Amino acid sequence: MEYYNPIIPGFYPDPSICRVGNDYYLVTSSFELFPGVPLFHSDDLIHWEQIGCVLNRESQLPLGRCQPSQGIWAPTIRYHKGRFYMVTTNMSGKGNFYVWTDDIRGEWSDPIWVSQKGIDPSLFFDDDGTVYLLSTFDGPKGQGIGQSILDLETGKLLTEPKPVWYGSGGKYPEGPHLYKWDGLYYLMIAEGGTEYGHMETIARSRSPWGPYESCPRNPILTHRDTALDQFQAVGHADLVDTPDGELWAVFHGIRTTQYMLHHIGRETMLAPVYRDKDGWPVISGGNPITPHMRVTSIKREVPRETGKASSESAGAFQEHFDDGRLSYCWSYLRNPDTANYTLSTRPSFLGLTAGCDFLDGCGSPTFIGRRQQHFFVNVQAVVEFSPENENSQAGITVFHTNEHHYDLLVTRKNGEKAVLLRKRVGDMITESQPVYVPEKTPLALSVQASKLEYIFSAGAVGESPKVVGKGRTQLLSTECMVSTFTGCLFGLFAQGAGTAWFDSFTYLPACEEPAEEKR
Ligand code: 6LW
Repeated sequence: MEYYNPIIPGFYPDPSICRVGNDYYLVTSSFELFPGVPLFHSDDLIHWEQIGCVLNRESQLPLGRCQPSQGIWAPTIRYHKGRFYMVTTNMSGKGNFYVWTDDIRGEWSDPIWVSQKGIDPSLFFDDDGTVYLLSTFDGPKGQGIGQSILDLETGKLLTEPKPVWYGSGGKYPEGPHLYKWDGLYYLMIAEGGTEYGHMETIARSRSPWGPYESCPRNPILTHRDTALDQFQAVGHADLVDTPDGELWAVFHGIRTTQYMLHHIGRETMLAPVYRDKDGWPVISGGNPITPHMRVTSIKREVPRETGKASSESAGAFQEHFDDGRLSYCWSYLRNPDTANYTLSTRPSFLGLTAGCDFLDGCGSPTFIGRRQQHFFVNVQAVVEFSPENENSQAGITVFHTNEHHYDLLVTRKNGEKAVLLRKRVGDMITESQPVYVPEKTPLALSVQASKLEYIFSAGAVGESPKVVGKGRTQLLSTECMVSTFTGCLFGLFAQGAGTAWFDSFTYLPACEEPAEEKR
C-alpha cells in the first residue's frame, strides 16, 4: 500500500485522532483563527475531508485581540460511550476546557472549564470508568506531565493534579496521550520543542499513576538528526487502531524550503506502528518519515486509488460563493464582525465591507483566509471594488501574521484606481509602483507561488495580467518571526473604507517537484 505525507497539508498541527467503527475523526490546533479546531473525517486514514470546526460560536471561543499564535493550542478528541469529547487550551481565555457532542456533524456543547493548569490536555477513559485528565505540569523536578481524575459531568477535578512522568530528558515534555495495552498503561509525549529537535517518547507502568518506565528505544520518532531536505520537526503524535487491529500514528512535521526555513506551517502526517516483542510501539518501522510512504499493510488495502499524492487530493479548490455559505476551509482572524460579511446581498458574490481593523493590527480585520497547502500553487481572485480613496483597500493577501504579509491590493493612487503590492515584514513596509486599472471592470488578482517566491499579477478580467511585484517566501517563514505556530494563508480582505465584491476564488496546485527529487 502507498500514500503520501502530509496527509493533511498546510498548517494543521498537533493532530489528535479517534475512531468509531470504520470512521476516523481528527482535530488540529487553530490558534487565532475562527472558527476553531478544524474537524476532519476519513474512512481510510489517508483521504481526509474537513466536516466543520468544533468551536464555531464566540461563547465557545472568545479570542479578543489575542497575539498571533495565541488562541487554541493542541486539542485532543476522544469517543466514549456514544459521546465525543474535545479538550484543549485557549491561551487567550481561561485555560483548559472541553466540549462534547453526541452528533459529530452537529453542534458541540458550551465549554466546561477545568481548573487543571498546563497545556496540551488529553483524556483517558479507563476500563473501570475512571476518567483521567492529563496535561503539562510544573512539578518539583521541573516541567513534566501531570494527571488528575476528572468528573466528566461537571468538569470538577476529583484529585489534585500530580506529576506522573518528567519525560526521557528532552526539554518541554508535552502533548501527552495515555493508552492501555495488555493491562499496561503507555504514556506517549512530545519532547524537545516543536522545532528541529522535536521527538516523540513513550513510557509504561502497571498503574496510571506510575512509576513509568521509559522505553529503551526512546525517542520512538524524531528527525532531529536527518538531512534538512527531509521532513523536519516531526512529533506531537496520537495513536489510533484500525478495525483490523493495526496501529497507526498521526503527528505533525514541516517541509523546509531552504536552510531551516518553512512557511506553510506544521502539517499532519501518518505512519504505521507495530509493537515489538517487548510490547513497545515502533513508528514507521524505526525508519524516517518520507513524502511517499510505501508500507506493508498487514490486513488492509486502501479502497481507493492512492496513486495521487494526498496533498493533491486536498488540492484544487474553486469557490464561486454560490451556495450562501463559506466552505469549511475558510477562517476569520479572531472573532469576526459578521455585519461586514455578506453572501446574500449579491447572489454568487462575497461582499467584504471594511471595518475598523487592518491586517497590520491584532483585531479582526474584514478577512477570510484558507491555508496554503502546496509550495507550487496558482491562486486567483476576481473582485469588483471601487476604492473611495488611498485608505480604501481590498484584495488578496499572503498572510502569516499581522507583521508578515504581502497584500496585492486595489486602491486609489493620484486619484486613479490602481493595484499595488504592499509588503509588511516586521517593522518594514514597502509599496510597489501602482499599476493603473480601468474603473468599472472586474479585476483578476493572481498569486503564483513557488518554493522560494510569490509573483503577484493583476489585470482586468479577460486581459493579460501585469506583474505588480514579487515577494520571497523566506520573509514569511516561521523562523523569521517571533515564535509562530501557524503558517501562510491566502486571504481576501477589505480595509479602510468601502465594500469589495468577490466573484470567485481559485486555488490550483501547480506541478510539485517530484518527491524523489526533493532529497
Ligand atoms: C502545542 C505544544 C507546542 O500546544 O506548541 O511546541 C503548541 N509545542 O505541544 C502549539 O502548537
